[in-house]
Amino acid sequence: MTTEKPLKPAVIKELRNIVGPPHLFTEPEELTVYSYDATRMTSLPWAVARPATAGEVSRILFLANRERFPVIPRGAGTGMSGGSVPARGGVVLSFERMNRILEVDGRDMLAVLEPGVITGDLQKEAEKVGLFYPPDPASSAFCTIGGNVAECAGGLRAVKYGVTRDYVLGLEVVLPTGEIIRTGARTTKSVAGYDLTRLLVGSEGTLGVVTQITVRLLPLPEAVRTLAAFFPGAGQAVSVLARIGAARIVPRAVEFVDQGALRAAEGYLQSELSGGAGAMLLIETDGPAASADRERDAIEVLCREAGASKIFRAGSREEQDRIWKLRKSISPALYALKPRKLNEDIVVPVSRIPELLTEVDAIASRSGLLMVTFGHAGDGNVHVNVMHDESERTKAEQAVREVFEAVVRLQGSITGEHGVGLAKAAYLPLEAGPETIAAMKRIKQALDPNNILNPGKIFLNAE
Ligand code: 2HG
Ligand code: ZN
Repeated sequence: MTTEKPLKPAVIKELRNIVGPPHLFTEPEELTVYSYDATRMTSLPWAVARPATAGEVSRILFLANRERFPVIPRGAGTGMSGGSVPARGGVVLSFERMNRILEVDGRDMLAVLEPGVITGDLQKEAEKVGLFYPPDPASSAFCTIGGNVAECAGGLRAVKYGVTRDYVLGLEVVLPTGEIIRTGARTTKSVAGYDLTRLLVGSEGTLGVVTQITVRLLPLPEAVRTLAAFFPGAGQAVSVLARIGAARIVPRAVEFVDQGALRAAEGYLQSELSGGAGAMLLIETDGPAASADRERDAIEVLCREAGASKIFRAGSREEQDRIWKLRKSISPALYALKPRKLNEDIVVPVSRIPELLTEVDAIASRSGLLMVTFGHAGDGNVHVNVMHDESERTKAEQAVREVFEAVVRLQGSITGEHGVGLAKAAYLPLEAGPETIAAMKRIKQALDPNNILNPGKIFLNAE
């Protein structure tokens, strides 16, 4: 943890003048609130600034380059890779004041947002006018759209609708050197120059500070049908994936939950749904009512053929919400099993999910560690959580490495939606070759010559 306080009083005064005295924090108890994310890694910033405009962000970055202090953008701190943890101290930029939905445009089907908007609030506002923002991270009730853009969040509906990058049309960005630029357009089509929007989405707060986001919206599907299918074992559950593919159905969600995750979530919510099953699939179809029904019915048959012991159809919005609440509470619920959680968001081609689970089982039995798996199996992205206590740390890190090695063998990626951040920097070379990493570093160097923005992330030993 950084305890040093290298900001000169004159610099603190300048920061205070930029954002206004109530919006600059320097007291230890205030700094603690901005020192961690959902990984529970912590490192204290030297100051926290809460800007209200892109102009203020820009002035802070010009100052940071002059005085050479790190700047770390932060949404709601729900990240899963340490992306917003001020690993080297510096000034955290928190966007809680830039939280307005500036526009929901029904004619062009888009929304213009400040980065501090809660993703779930955008979904609700869009719904009011018959529109739909599909990306749905499990933390949608409290994560921010700015954080989603920084990490290219995926979530529960990526199997049919893709991820955050598929919805971002354009950005207003403050570059690490302080200039304000706009990327993209209010149109689906735009090929005017390099696609800086795509470069910035998922850049983990290292290439620019996003101050405005334009997202495209879809028409709200007429009907949504939700199914929970319970199986004696994980193998039977994931065998349904290939059957759904062969039937040429693309549900909007296919979530897998193993026994450990199921029990943890049921304990956390004090609710019992699974009847002691060994695994669960949560499947949702949408579209015109007749086709959502038809697909749901077909999938129900496929689940039974694969050995489902019990199937529960959600009959109302309340029942749908109850099932999703169970699913979305898994991540925090797991802490009841062990005090430490090394979570992975590995992704493999969907056809290789059964092999992946076999590999993970083998790693769990070899290591003797409690490993819990759940997540977005429909798009190949699952969360393998290595639960442990302090005395098991080395073993847990070894297990994580073995999981990543298996993923690379299976032609997948070590992170599907949480980003590399601090948590996976040591493992990036397993997937990306030295030339690829060198090219990424050249981009960083070109845009951020003084390494001001979110230093220490993505690359191990990043200067
Ligand atoms: C989810 O899908 C989140 O619930 C968190 O991405 C995953 O805690 C995790 O492993
Ligand atoms: Zn997830």
